[in-house]
Parts: sequence; structure tokens; C-alpha cells
Amino acid sequence: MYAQMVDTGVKRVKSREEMSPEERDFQDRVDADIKIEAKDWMPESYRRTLIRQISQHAHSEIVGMLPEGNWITRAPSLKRKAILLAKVQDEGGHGLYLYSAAETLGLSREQLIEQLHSGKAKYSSIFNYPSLTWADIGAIGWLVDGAAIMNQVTLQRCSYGPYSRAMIRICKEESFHQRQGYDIMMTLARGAAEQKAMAQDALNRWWWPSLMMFGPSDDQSPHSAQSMQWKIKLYGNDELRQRFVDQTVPQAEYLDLTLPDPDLKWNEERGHYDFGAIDWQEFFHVINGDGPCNRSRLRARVAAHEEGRWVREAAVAYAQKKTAHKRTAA
Ligand code: BYC
Repeated sequence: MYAQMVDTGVKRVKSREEMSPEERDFQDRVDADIKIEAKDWMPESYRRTLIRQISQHAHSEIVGMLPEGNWITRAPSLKRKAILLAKVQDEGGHGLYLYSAAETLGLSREQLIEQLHSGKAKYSSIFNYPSLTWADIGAIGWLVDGAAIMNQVTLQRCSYGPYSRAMIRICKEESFHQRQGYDIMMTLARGAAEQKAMAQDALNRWWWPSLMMFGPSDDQSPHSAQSMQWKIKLYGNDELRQRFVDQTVPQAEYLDLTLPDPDLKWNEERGHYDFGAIDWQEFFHVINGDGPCNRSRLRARVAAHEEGRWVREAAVAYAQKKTAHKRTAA
């Protein structure tokens, strides 16, 4: 059943015969769609893969607050400002659920944050691009949240209970986020010529990085085969990317905007859109720390953490005071 697979990261998936009895039992539970919980036995590499993926996801949520936070003070109306504030706050909340899910696997929040700040842990490539105009806030909501949902809806059914439950809540909020982005794009696309041009320019800049969010092609993805065997991932990167393209093309048509890909066309035989080649060199530059905003994003996160230190210390001091007070009263 589990064919031996070799991929570029040379991570081979174990055949059933190669598994230990514990690993076989574990795989049987995964295959039967029984959720794995924090205290259950799990292979060490399952635990490590989850910590990597969930913490990368958590970091993406809080780093993702930065490009949008950039426009809170410059939103074009009070209504848009209130909506954007709520969205950015939601992303912080998503980070919180995800850090909590990662903590169930044995690492503390401080350790996870330290991995982000030291550059050891990745976060989504997409947040290393700048948000230059108000239309970028529309494009981020429409495309970035749209790509995120495409991936996350499937993660609601992943094998690890705490991650799957966090995703259910996150997905509900993400679909609002996507609609607010599309609403901004619709307003701009139906507005003055300058507004429509601004929307087109944002689409031109965010389209390809959004496709890169799904990760390298399956034949270049070292983790996919194992993660799919363990149902940490339900689908490969290419399948989700294709679904996103198929979903987004009609939405762009409705806006009367043009996707920046001359090779994009409907393929009757496949029943999908064909699309042009992704610049993987750019992707690998970005995930290796050399994107347009990598350094400033990390600087901003580290500064926010330092500036918030007194709040964390005050909360701990207050909790200790309360406990001491209860003890004396008892
Ligand atoms: N960016 O073997 P692969 C959001 C890395 S935020 C950076 O395919 P995997 C939102 C990958 O980590 C959405 N790195 O890996 C927030 C690995 O490197 P390492 C975030 C990437 O894990 C605010 C290497 O490339 N969503 O919703 O099987 C505002 C090989 O890749 C990326 C999630 O995090 C990337 N795009 O699959 C608005 C979803 N892609 O770790 C919106 C959860 C790949 O070996 N994560 N890499 O050094 C996943 O589903 C999977 O981790 C991925 C990658 C599909 C992203």
C-alpha cells in the first residue's frame, strides 16, 4: 500500500513492512481517520514535522499582520479602517491558537518565538513582499487569504486533533477576510480609471507570490510524501495550487482585471486552467531570507517582542500576586 518514494529531499516513506509494530498501529489509526491527540504515542518525526509546520503557520499569521498593519492609519474611510483593524486582530488570534496547538507537542511559546527571531524557523514567503498601495490590502485579502483558505480548509481534516480543531475556527474567519479583500478590489475595479489601474497593479505584483504560497512542486517537495502518508497534509502542493488558479480566474474576470500570465488558458481536456512557469528561483531566494522585506519583517517582530516585554512581565507579576493573595486568604 505504501509504495517506496524517493524525492529531492531524499526522504523515503517507510513501507508497512519496514514499520515497527508501534508505527504500524499509529498508521492504522491515521488511515482510519482517528485523530491523534497530544498524549498519544506518535513517531518522533511526526511530532517534529507537526512542530515545524504548525509553528511556521503560527509565525506566518503574526508576521502577516505587518503588511496589513502598514495601512491601518491610511485606510480610505473609517469603515475600512475598522474592518482592517478587526482583520489584523483576527490574524493575531490565529497565531495564538496555532502556538497553543504547537505547544501541545512539547515546545514552549518562548522556544517557538526564539526560532522565528533567530531565523531558524520559516514563515510564509508571501509576507516578504511590500504592501505599496491601498489596493494591496484588497489583493492580500482576495489572493493571499484565498490561497490560505484553499490550503487550510483541507487542514481541518488533518490527523492531529489540536491542529485540526484550530483550523476549523481559523477557516471561519478567513472566509470573511477573503470577502473583504474582494470587496476592496471590486470597489477599486469599478471606480475611477486610476483606481482600476491601482487594483491591476496590485494584482500584477501579488499573483505569482500567491501561487508560490503553496510551496514547491510535488517533485521538489521533500516533506509532502511523508506528510501525506500521515495525513498532516491531505493534498499535494500542486493540486491545491491548481484548485486556487481554477477558482481565481473567474473571479478576476468578474472584476474585469487581467491575470499577469500570458500562458493562462482553459484546458478542455484536463478540465483545468493551464498556467505559466513559476519563478522558483525567486521563491527559494525569498524563503532563504533574501526577499524584498525579509530583514525588515524580522526586525519589526523582534522590536515588537522587546517592546511588549513589560506587558508580559506585568501579567506574570499580577498572576503571582493573585496566587499569593489567595494563599494568605485561605
Ligand atoms: N513559504 O516540502 P515542502 C495566512 C518550505 S498565512 C515559506 O512542500 P511542507 C495569513 C517548507 O517549510 C498562511 N516556506 O514543505 C496570515 C520547507 O522548508 P523546511 C500560512 C515554504 O511543509 C495573515 C521547504 O519549503 N499557511 O493564512 O510539506 C494574513 C519544502 O517545502 C513555503 C500555512 O503555513 C512558503 N510558501 O509544505 C493573511 C499552512 N512553502 O521547513 C493570511 C500550513 C514551502 O524544510 N503549512 N516552504 O525548512 C502547509 O500547508 C505546508 O507547510 C506548506 C509547505 C504547504 C506551506
